[in-house]
Amino acid sequence: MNNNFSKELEEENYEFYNEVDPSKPDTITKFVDDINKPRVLTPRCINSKGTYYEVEMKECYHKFHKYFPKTRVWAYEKSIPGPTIEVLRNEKIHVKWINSLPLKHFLPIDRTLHGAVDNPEVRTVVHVHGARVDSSSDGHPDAWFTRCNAITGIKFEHEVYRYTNDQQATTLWYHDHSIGITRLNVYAGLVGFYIIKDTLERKLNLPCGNYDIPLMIQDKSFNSDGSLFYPDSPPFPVRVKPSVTPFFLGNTIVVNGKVWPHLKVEPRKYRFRVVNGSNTRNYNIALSNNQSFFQIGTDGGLLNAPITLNEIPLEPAERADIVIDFSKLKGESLILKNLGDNSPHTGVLMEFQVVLPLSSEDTSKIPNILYPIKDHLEEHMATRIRTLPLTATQDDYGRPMLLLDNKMWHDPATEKPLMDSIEVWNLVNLTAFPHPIHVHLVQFKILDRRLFDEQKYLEEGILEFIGDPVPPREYERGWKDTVKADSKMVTRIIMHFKEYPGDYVWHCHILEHEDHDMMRPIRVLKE
Ligand SMILES: [Cu+2]
Repeated sequence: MNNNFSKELEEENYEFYNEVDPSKPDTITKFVDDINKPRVLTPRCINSKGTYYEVEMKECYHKFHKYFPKTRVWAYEKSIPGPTIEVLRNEKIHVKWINSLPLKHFLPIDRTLHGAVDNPEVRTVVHVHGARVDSSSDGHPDAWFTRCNAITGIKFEHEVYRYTNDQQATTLWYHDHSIGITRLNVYAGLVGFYIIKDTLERKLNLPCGNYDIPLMIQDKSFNSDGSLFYPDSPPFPVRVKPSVTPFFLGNTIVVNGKVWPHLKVEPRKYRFRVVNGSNTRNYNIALSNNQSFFQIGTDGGLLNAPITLNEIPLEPAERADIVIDFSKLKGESLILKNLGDNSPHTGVLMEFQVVLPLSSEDTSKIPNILYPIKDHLEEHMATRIRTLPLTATQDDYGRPMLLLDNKMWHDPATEKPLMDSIEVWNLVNLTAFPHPIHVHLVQFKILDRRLFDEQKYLEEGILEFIGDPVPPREYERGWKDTVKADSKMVTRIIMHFKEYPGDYVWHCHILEHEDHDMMRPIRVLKE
């Protein structure tokens, strides 16, 4: 063994054995790892049919922190996050998603959940979150497949997915969506970025290349030996073991696969595409020096005009495209914080160190107009208005269970919009918590949030609003595919189901809820 290498290893082990216990956040040194910008996936070939990629899911060992031993994970192309799929608007691509995972899961499987009773233990299916896509390539939870496609779910149609990318430039993300085990597969590491670019955006001269960095924020907990910790039961007694838990909150923050990393930056503008890829945890991101930043985009693409903000809340699966200007901070360090969380651990996400010399003059811009086309979807008349309650009940084992429209996953589809129709959904949240509601296939607009007469709704089934509508918050006035449905409010969204018929889903993006029946089918009808 090379001397320098063995010395390095000794030093590393010394620090690990003597100081750092991955299960105890107090002992974990922050900001020691450089953040990793995931590599862009290289196509296998490009021909007249489009661009062809292959992505393999494998078990591997990943270093979450310099002083942790390596951790067993499941990853796309052995990388956490997986390689970034970068496409141009309207570019047709094909992706063969390959399951090469073991046949046994390494996280606790709850066999009582939908899809987990009789199906093989390890199954995968990939959903590109926010994509407008044919239903057979959407990653339906029942379109799962096992290793080498030996066994497949009832909705499985083909192993190569086709994406047409006919939507605005934006930051999407791909992740596992298998029925009943999405929370475990995503937590095990099956996440990656999917970025759509276009010429309109390129002309804006926003920060690009090395100055355009996607950030996947997740929370995780580790055992002392560095393995991933995920609870096998909820924090109250239950008859089932292992059992799903109503929420999961990790005690460390992982950004792009590193625990509390740092990013060395130049004194100039950077674009960050922030994705909340956590199972349950929400964040309210802000900078430690209280400096404001610019939001340029939401889930579905660029805003019409940039907005200046000091903080942005993000529920699971929500995204924010932001620009931070470090030009006046040469030599300084600042922390990306999670406001509203006073913990010295989960209140801290990562550190920016403004220590790199400016490599060339920063000529990038944040133009006053980002996206000139206004769609006015909010002003359209809806073909159909649906009132859909979010409710809490108990399952057959006495565990709390959250439902959409008081129906379970296996109940027949009731949301059956017609193709080329505009629908308004009234999400009536009767539970005590907010839920991030995600609708597949469409990008929607938030109309407003309204208080309502709860008693009248519960007793007579009549939805009567009280008081004035609250307009969407400043940071959520663009295209959205995930919306925070506030507790005891009606959140109203409007969407246009365009050209794709077929079976999709809508669900809560708290993955512990989604896996436990807070998910429903959507069937888009041809006529
Ligand atoms: Cu939920």
